[in-house]
Amino acid sequence: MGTIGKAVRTVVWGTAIALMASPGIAAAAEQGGMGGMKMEGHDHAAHGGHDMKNGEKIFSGKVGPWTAEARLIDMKAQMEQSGVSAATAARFAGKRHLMLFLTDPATGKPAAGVSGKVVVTGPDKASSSKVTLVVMGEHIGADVGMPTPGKYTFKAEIESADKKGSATFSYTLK
Ligand SMILES: [Cu+2]
Repeated sequence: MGTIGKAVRTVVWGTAIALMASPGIAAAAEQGGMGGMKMEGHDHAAHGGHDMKNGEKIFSGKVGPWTAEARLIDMKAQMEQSGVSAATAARFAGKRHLMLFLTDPATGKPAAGVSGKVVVTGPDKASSSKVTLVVMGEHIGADVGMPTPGKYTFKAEIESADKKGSATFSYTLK
C-alpha cells in the first residue's frame, strides 16, 4: 500500500513538472534558442508555467530605454494550484518568483539580450540579498526568499550590450 502510494505521488509530481515546464519550453522554442534546456536545469519546477498573466503586478514603468513590468509569483500557491501534495507545496513556502518583462518601446517586442541583478531588502532593513535575473522565455527572473510579512524593496539594475537602466520598487507582503 505504502509503496503504491509513493509510486502514484512520483507520477503526479513528474506530470506536474512536465506540464509546468512545457509552456516555457514552447516560448523558448519560438525564439529559436535552447532556452528550454536552461529552464529545465533551473533548480525549481514552479517557474516553468508562468507567463505575462501569472502572479501579481508589482511595478510597471520605464527601466532605462525599456518599458518594464515586474510580477511576483507566490510559488507555494502556484504549486498548490498545480495539484501536488501539501508536503511538496510546503517546500516552496516563503519563496517568490520575481519576473521582469522588458519591452522595446519602439517595436513592442521583448527586449533581447538583457540581463540584470536585483538587490532585495526585507522588512528588517538590516539584511539584503542580491539575485541574478536569468533569461526565461520572454522575461528575466529569479527566485527570491520573502519569508516574513512586511515591506520588501527591489532595486533592479538591468543592462544589455549597449544600454542600461535601473528601477526601484517595493511590495508589501501580508
Ligand atoms: Cu521565470
